[in-house]
Amino acid sequence: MPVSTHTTTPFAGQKPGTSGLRKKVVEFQQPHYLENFVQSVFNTIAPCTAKSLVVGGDGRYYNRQAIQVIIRMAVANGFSRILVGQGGILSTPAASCVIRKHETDGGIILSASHNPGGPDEDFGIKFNGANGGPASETVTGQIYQHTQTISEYQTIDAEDIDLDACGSIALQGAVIEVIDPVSDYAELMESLFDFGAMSRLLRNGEFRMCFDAMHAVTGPYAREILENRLGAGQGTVINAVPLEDFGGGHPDPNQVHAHELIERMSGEDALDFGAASDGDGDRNMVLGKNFYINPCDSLAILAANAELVPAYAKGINGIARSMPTSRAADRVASALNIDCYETPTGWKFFGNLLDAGKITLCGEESFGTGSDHVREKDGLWAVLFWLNLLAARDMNVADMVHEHWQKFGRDYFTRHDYEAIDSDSANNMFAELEQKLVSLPGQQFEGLTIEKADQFSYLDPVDQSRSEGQGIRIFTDNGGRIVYRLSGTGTQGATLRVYLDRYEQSADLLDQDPQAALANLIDVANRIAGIEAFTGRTAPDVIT
Ligand code: VG1
Ligand code: CO
Repeated sequence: MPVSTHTTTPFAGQKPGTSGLRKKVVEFQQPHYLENFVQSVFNTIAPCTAKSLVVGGDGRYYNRQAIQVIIRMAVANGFSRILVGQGGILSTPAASCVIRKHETDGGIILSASHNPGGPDEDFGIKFNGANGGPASETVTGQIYQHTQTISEYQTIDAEDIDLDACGSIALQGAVIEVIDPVSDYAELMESLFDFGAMSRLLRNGEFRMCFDAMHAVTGPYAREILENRLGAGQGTVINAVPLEDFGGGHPDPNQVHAHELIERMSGEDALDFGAASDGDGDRNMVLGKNFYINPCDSLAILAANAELVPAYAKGINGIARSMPTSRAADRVASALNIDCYETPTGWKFFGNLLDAGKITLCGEESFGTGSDHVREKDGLWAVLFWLNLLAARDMNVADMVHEHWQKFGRDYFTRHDYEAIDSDSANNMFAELEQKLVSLPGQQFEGLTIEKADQFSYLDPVDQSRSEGQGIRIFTDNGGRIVYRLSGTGTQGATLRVYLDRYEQSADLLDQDPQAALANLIDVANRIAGIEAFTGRTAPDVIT
């Protein structure tokens, strides 16, 4: 077999972040750059002989080229079966589903998620293991080590594979199967939810909904499931065709970037239910008529009502949330008498808990929600979960959320992002903040007293691995909390995320605007860290 070995030298900084390696497309286009990372993945899981692999991505610019490179390298490294989504398409949750269903040894997902796409924008790659989930911290560390010492990679000389026709292709001893990217996933969704009740709701002529695929990967999935299988009217899914540059937009489902959807969900003629997903289909934003559901509340409400969904009718084992996510889910867990785990930011930390059966549902404030049905967060799944609940409860979105707040109290939450700030300034700010931590308890700011201040670290209860430095937390005496983190997914300078939340129980104080309800906490957060002094910014770029 004509396998060729190429000599190469390491690139600095091929360190996977919160969710794989994300860089500008031009960095990935450097000779050997992609190859070095892929070979490092294969060296980590070696031997690859006779193993099977799933490959697919969110359809962004460079997706197809990267897939051809990966297929050739996988064959050269000994993989015998490679499953590829037709057109190179696989949403992140669908890739997870395919890995699990076809019992492959893992998969490579090409995506920079919510980051913009195009020749001057971002690309990304990550490895998921045989459980369908993002590689653990340990495996990620090993991949990074290989990237620092790599000296050669293997590939074969072969023509490009036709990615557009489904079917099997024999390639130098291996089989490449080009598969329908939607069908396995759609079948899984049908097995989880009450499609009968959801279909009746969508066809009743009164209930109106819109799903904004933002020209990213979920378009084909949402069309097949919502329009074809559930019978929602044609045109329910907007921006449904995946484009290499996402139509020039920012495929991040929040109130800033999903503005077309927000318009349809606002005003007198607003629709009943709206949803959007991100570049690779793992995030979700859900909206009611003139009503925004915070992702932290969404997780808590799904958990509180899970028994209405066929797949979770027997109850849920436990819940996990990322540390910066509000504590709304904790209140539901304690009412249900189940455990609630607090993990560092990033889906990879949920994998062990899900595999061990300790949790059934998990979520992050960054519009990520999921369950043990796959090992990734799942945007469309969350939308279907809400639809199932709306059908089962025969209630509108706002009433369901209000009912939840009445029962459990409300955790006001907001996140302030300062994007593309100078990296040195950001690091200096954190260094000073860390030094300050010990002296903060007892100090007063804006009438609030600091009760506790620390750095979050996590001890994985399953494999006992420890993750340090996962964000700075400050607790105030009004039930408030401030969290500071630096993003691990950006590709330009540093992105500072400041998370603020506060618990409110008084029935007449449940309907405030979160920015107003959290105003003094926001001031305290800015003052303690000296955000303006360090970054020169007077206001965040994105507020969610
Ligand atoms: C962000 C979010 C985090 C999420 C990650 C990947 O990371 O905060 O919650 O898991 O993106 O999401 P960071 O390090 O930039 O804060 V995505 O949809 O890759 O798939
Ligand atoms: Co994503």
